[in-house]
Order: sequence, then structure tokens, then C-alpha cells
Amino acid sequence: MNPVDEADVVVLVLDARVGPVTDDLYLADLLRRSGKPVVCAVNKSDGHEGRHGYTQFYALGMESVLAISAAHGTGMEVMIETLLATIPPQEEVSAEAGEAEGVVRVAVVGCPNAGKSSLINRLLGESRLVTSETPGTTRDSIDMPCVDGRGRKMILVDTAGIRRKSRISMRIEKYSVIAAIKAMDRAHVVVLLMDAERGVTDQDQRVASLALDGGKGLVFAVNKWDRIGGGRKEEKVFTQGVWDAFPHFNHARLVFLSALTGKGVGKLADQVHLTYKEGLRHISTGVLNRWLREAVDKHPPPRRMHRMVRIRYITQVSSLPPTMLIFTNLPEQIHETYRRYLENQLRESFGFGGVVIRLLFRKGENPFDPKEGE
Ligand SMILES: Nc1nc2c(ncn2[C@@H]2O[C@H](COP(=O)(O)OP(=O)(O)OP(=O)(O)O)[C@@H](O)[C@H]2O)c(=O)[nH]1
Ligand SMILES: [Mg+2]
Repeated sequence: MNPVDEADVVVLVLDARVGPVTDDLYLADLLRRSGKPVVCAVNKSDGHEGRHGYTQFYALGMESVLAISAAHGTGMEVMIETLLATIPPQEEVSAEAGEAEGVVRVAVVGCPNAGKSSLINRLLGESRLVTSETPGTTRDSIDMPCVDGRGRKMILVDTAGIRRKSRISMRIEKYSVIAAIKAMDRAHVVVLLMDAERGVTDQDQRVASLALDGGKGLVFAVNKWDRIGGGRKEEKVFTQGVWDAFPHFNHARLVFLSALTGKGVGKLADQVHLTYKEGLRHISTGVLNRWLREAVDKHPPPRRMHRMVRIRYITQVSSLPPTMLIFTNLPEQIHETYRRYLENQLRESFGFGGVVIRLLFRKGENPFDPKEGE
């Protein structure tokens, strides 16, 4: 098999100071006919001569013509970026494969006695796990494959109740807590189960942060709602309490349920699948850049040390969690407030409920702008 057939994308390296020569035209034509995405990297594009030479390569009629300098390392990030944007996103492929298999790994975590094992039994439709009113019943994290009423597959992972460190006296309990945290690590989506009568605990806050920081989807669930016997008003009050405790997580979904009666359990399964899908979403580079221009125009980053902060380009490099690479002239000058602004705007436009959005700021020179860096 020839190397072009095996490639996802081909980089055609050209010399800014020589050409385009006949061989370049021949190669460009050959590659165009291969049907593969081609990125033209015009090397030695530094200096006046190089910059002038680079523009000649538009004559090749290729879509991506980038100025680079292998010797000086300029234009590398934009090139890598363009390559990543050209390759069909792996996550999207795996999302489809995942859809076909439909297996979402779900870790159910929460305080001892919150009803985690009861909830999993409900989802399984049978009493497979031992439950009891004694906190600390579950010690191991067990995988439970399950198909719900709508034919969707999940792997449910029961975990030991996570309690405050100072209260963990027995070694075995300490290990089961570590196991619960590990189970979370292997999950796509974490269901944080709270006990309606207890409200939000410190541990819940720690666990939610762990889940989101680990790039997991997060769904809040309030169990034992049958004991409250509450209606809409009580739900509203409880919901407010949850968002007060998790001010940065209010994009996540919250479900009221009763593992005992089964009410709300189907809704939880729906929200788990939705959150998983949010984490897998991939937004195309074109759409993202149109969004970026609007967001930055509406509210440009403040000047820093008498310099304009320019935000030039954005692309999504991975999913689960969605990770965006943003090119700017002064990455170290993007402050938390502005990062949050961009994150909120992204959520407003694209959703991503229940998952973190990672924004990575990189120094990116614009190879098309000779004034860059001034
Ligand atoms: N009223 C009511 N009781 C519930 C509900 N869910 C669970 N329980 C009860 O709460 C107790 C604890 O349930 P478990 O499922 O064992 O809780 P767990 O979170 O797995 O507990 P550990 O494994 O000890 O961490 C049991 O007595 C359950 O019957 C519910 O929705 N409503
Ligand atoms: Mg249990």
C-alpha cells in the first residue's frame, strides 16, 4: 500500500524560496486526485523573501496553504491545528460506534445509605444488589450490564458510600472509598446520588468536583423523594439548594426520584444518555470560528500591559470532555473571568450540559499577518 492510501491527511511540503516548480504542480494534481485531504506547508516562509515566495503557492489551487518555517518553528501550531481539524474527529467515529454498541459506563456515587444499590436494582429491574438501612453495605464496585426498557445499554457501577475521611476508621472502608473514586475514573457519566432528607453534603461537593475535573459527565440525582412527598414547590426549593452548593455546575441535569417506588428512575436514565451525548459532541471548526468572532466582538478581552489581546482561532481537539484549543497572541494574559465568559457563551450556543469544557489557550501566530507579535 502506498503511504498516501494509508494516510488520513497528506502534508505537501514546499519550498517558499524555490517555486512552485513543475514537480510541485504535478504532486499537487496527483494528491488532489487521491481524494485525501491535503495541507500544503510552504517551508522557509520566514524573512521578506520567504513571505513573498509563500504567496505564489496559492497558484496550486489547494484549500490549505500554510506558511511555516521548520528552522524557526513558526507556523507549527497552526499547521498541527489544521491537520487535526482536517482529520475526521476520532470521537465522532467512536460516538457512532458507541451508539451502535450503546454502552455507557455509569458510576453511581454518593454518601453511605443514599440508596445507590437500590437505584441500580431499580434500573436492572431486579434485586441483585444487597441493600440495607446500615450505611456501608456496599464494599466493592461491581459492574452491572443492563438494558433499559427502551433497549439502551448501560454498564452500571455500584460503589461504596463515600464518607468524610476523618470518619473512615477501618482500613477496609478506606479502600472501598478509593475503589469508588477509581470506579468514577473509569466511567463516562457519574450519577451523584443525594439523600433528599439529608440535602447536599461536603462530600457531595468533593465528589462532583472530582467527576467534572476528571472530564466525566455529571448528573445530579435526589433520591428518597417519596419521603418528602414534595411537589413542584419543594423541587424548586431543593433545586435552588443544589445550585447554591454547586454554583459552577448549574448546567448539569438534576433529577428527583425514588429508588423505592421507581418514580423518576426512567427520567434519570434519559438524562444519563443525554449527558453522555453532550460529552461526545463535536463542533466543526468553521462553526466554532464564526461563534468566536461574534463572542469576541461582543466582549473583547481587556488590554493587558498596554497590549491588545487578540483571540484568533478556535478548534475542538477532543471530546469527553470537549476540549477546545484557542490561539491567541498572549495566552498567559487570558484571565479566569474571560475564560468563564467564553465558556458561558459556548454553553449558551452549543449546550454541553453536565460536562466540563476545557479551554486551552496557546500562543498562535497568524502566518498570514506580517504585523503579528507587535
Ligand atoms: N424511602 C425510601 N427509601 C429508600 C429509597 N432508596 C433506598 N432506600 C432505603 O435506604 C436504605 C439504603 O439503601 P441502599 O441502596 O443500601 O443504599 P446505598 O447507597 O447503596 O448504601 P451503602 O452501600 O451502604 O453506601 C435502604 O434501607 C433502602 O431501602 C427511596 O427512594 N425511598
Ligand atoms: Mg450500597
